[in-house]
Formats: sequence, structure tokens, C-alpha cells
Amino acid sequence: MTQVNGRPINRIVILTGAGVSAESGLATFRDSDGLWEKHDPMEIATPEAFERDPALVYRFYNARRNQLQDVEPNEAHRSFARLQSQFSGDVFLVTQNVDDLHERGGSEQVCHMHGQLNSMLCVACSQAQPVPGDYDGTTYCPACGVAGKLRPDIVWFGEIPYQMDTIVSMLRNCDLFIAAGTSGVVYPAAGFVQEALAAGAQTIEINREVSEVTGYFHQQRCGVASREVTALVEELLAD
Ligand code: BV8
Repeated sequence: MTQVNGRPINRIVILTGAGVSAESGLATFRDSDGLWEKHDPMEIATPEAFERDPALVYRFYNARRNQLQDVEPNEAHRSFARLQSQFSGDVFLVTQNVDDLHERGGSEQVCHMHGQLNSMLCVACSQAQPVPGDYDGTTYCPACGVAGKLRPDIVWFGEIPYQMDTIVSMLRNCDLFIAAGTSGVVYPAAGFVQEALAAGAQTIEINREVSEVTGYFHQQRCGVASREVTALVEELLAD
């Protein structure tokens, strides 16, 4: 029986952030060379920003999606996928990341609470669809045929993250909560550790440095995700 701090572990919830994709070469949000260095989040990741300057927002998300073709999953993605496939209990992976590296690293279950770069949403018919290539305010929706109503399928500031009911239910029933590569700045994701604590779960944070919520974790494993995630997964699978 897998144990952490002497407690049996059957149900694991993992939350990842941009730090898990950093070693694959994708910029994080708030590190010194982060995405937001070049753009003010309030200029890009809000419905108001899209209303104000849709061309800028289309360019920003088209560029980030195209970058996915130049990067590969790293050992952190592959190790989490190994845990999901080999762990004897349940593992639920929720990510704030909008890239596809968890899937390409082998994860079959991924909850993208902030949406995905490879998906676009038609505000005319509310259908989400795979992105065929760069799109903008003139692109026709493949489902309803209406032009100019497609937006990135991304949860912006002020919008409600996807699958919150499922996520909260998983947090309230888990024995172990692992947060990897997230600064703990953005809510409600930053509050997940408190939900897990309230459920009596053990909590482990993996980060290259102290985050905004490190104090809520029983264990803080300081180091790069590719190394620390791999080590933790080996421990969890060894028991
Ligand atoms: C909402 C779009 C209402 C996608 C993003 C209190 C409660 C609830 C809401 C709020 C609240 N206070 C304020 C709010 C509002 C707001 C918010 O949190 N604002 C912040 C700035 C204060 N939240 C919202 O608006 C959310 N919606 O609250 O709706 C609601 C909620 C629930 C139920 C009902 C109603 C919507 C938030 C989503 C916004 N969308 N982006 C995109 O463009 O990509 S946020 C953006 O930040 C990304 O999604 C990203 O995932 C997210 C978090 O960033 P991180 O992933 O943590 O990345 P970051 O760069 O910050 O940190 C990287 C970390 O990795 C660092 O710690 C670094 O040290 C580490 N690292 C780096 N390299 C490595 C590493 N670690 C290990 N190894 C490495 N190699």
C-alpha cells in the first residue's frame, strides 16, 4: 500500500501549471522571460481585451498554438502519465496549461480547466472544435457556418474555469494532492490545496522556488519538474 507521511494513498489529484512545460521550452507566465513580460494579461487574457482588439488576441493565441509544433513533452509529462497508467489507485490530472504536452506525454485523462490552444469556440453555436490552422475574425465556423464568431477556447480572467464541479469533487475525496510548476497566483486553482487539506489529504508541492501557497503544503520539493516529478512518481509506484 502506497503511503505518504504514514497515510495510505488511494486517490491522487495532480494540478500542473506552466512550470511543468517550461523545460519543454514553453514560456511561463510570470517568470522573468514569461509571456506576460511582453503582454499585460489584462491586455490579452480577458473578454474585454478580445472585444477591444480581437486581432491582437488572435495573433497571440495563433502564435502560441503554432509554437506547440516546435516543442516536445518532457520527463515531467511522461512521469505523470506513467503514474496515471501504473498506479493501483485513482489519479486525476487537472492542468492550468493550455498546451497539449500532457496528452503527447502519454496522459489519457487531462482536465484542461483553463481551456486549450488546439480548440476554438464559436460564440454563435457554442460548439468547441479543433483548430484547423490560424484563424481570425473572418473564419467560418465549421459547425454552423457563421463567420467571425470564433474565439480561442481559453478561460480568460473573469471567466469560470471548466469542470469546476468535477475538480472540487475530486479534491474533496483525495488522499494526496500534488501541485507542480504553478505559482499559486491564479484562483480558483491556487485554492485547490486548501480544499485538499480540508479533505484530510497529504499535500506535496513541486516547484523550482517558493510559490504564493507553499505554506499550505506538507512537503515542498524544490527543483525542476522533470527531476522532482520523476522522483516522486518512482516513490509512489515503488510502494
Ligand atoms: C474566476 C488563460 C470566478 C490561459 C489564464 C479569488 C477567488 C476566485 C477568483 C479570483 C480570486 N481573486 C482573483 C480572482 C480572479 C482571477 C485571479 O485569480 N486573478 C489573479 C491574477 C489574482 N481568476 C479568474 O478570473 C479565474 N476565473 O475566478 O471565475 C469563478 C471561479 C470559480 C467558480 C465560480 C466563479 C480565471 C483564471 C484563468 C485565467 N486564465 N490564462 C492562457 O492564456 O494560457 S491565467 C494563466 O495563469 C494561465 O492559465 C496559467 O496557467 C495560470 C497560472 O499560472 P501558472 O501556471 O502558475 O504559471 P506562472 O508563470 O504563474 O508560474 C510558473 C511556476 O512554475 C512558477 O512558480 C515557477 O517558479 C515554476 N517553474 C518554472 N519553471 C519550472 C518551475 N517549476 C518547476 N520546474 C521548472 N522547470
